[in-house]
Amino acid sequence: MNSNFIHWYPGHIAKAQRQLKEKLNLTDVIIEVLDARIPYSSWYKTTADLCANKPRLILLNKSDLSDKNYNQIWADYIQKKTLCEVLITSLKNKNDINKIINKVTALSKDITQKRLEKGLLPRPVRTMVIGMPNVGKSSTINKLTKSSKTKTGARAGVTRTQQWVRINDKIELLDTPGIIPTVQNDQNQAIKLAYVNSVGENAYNSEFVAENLIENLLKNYKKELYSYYNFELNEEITLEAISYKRNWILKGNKPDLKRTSQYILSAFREGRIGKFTLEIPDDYGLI
Ligand SMILES: Nc1nc2c(ncn2[C@@H]2O[C@H](COP(=O)(O)OP(=O)(O)OP(=O)(O)O)[C@@H](O)[C@H]2O)c(=O)[nH]1
Ligand SMILES: [Mg+2]
Repeated sequence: MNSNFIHWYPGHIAKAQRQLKEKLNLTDVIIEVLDARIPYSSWYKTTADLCANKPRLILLNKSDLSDKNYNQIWADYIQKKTLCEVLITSLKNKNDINKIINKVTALSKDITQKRLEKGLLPRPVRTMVIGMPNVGKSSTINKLTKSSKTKTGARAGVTRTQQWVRINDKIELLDTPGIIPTVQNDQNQAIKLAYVNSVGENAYNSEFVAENLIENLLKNYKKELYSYYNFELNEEITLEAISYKRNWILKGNKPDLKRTSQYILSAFREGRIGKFTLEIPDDYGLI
């Protein structure tokens, strides 16, 4: 791919959005997962409209890979902005699943109360997990369902492949996630979604994205980047320089930029270079 743009596929997006809306109609409470490394770019600002203002629990997930100095700042900001409960989570941390269950159980009390006030019979609240690709939706579902006791059968109105799983006597969870298509008209946000693997690889040029990631890390995380790639501070760190340093070279002593880009992106995605948060509310004039 020659262009340095992230390409979206409108047909797929429209279909995904329609399917998401159908599923959302079946639920009472929504668990929305964001990536704590890029909370702004992985946050679908119009979820409230999409969810018809149903109660939402927002997870700032993968917090084991983000900069701990910013997790709480983001959690406070998102809470203030959306008036939703926000939890900082890492699915590596077992306790976080209990925290999620407790929060949804608390939300279920309010819903049950409202149902009673309307004269409706109480029933477990129905919840589903939504978010952009690769933020940890399936992992959240797997952890939640593992902690559950009973699997309930497929219900009318839900396709056969979808099941409600009983988490406890107050909560049922839809066992398939709602994928919010990664569509960002803002290329700065789109490229961050590419950093974290939330955009399909066919949609971008990995050299462009890796170069952009290096530039981004140089702003706040220069020390970590230099140290990981063993550069002296007086050396310039570029994609090409990293290729030579790591000996990722092609015939004729040319740098293998494609391979280097892929290695840089996977080192970043796995948190090997360090724990980074690539945007703060201040950047957007949000505070
Ligand atoms: N380090 C870390 N990795 C996580 C966490 N949660 C999920 N992952 C990893 O992130 C990757 C994506 O997780 P999934 O649960 O498949 O994400 P998803 O949102 O279902 O992705 P799609 O189905 O593509 O939309 C997997 O490799 C998970 O192991 C987390 O809290 N910390
Ligand atoms: Mg998934």
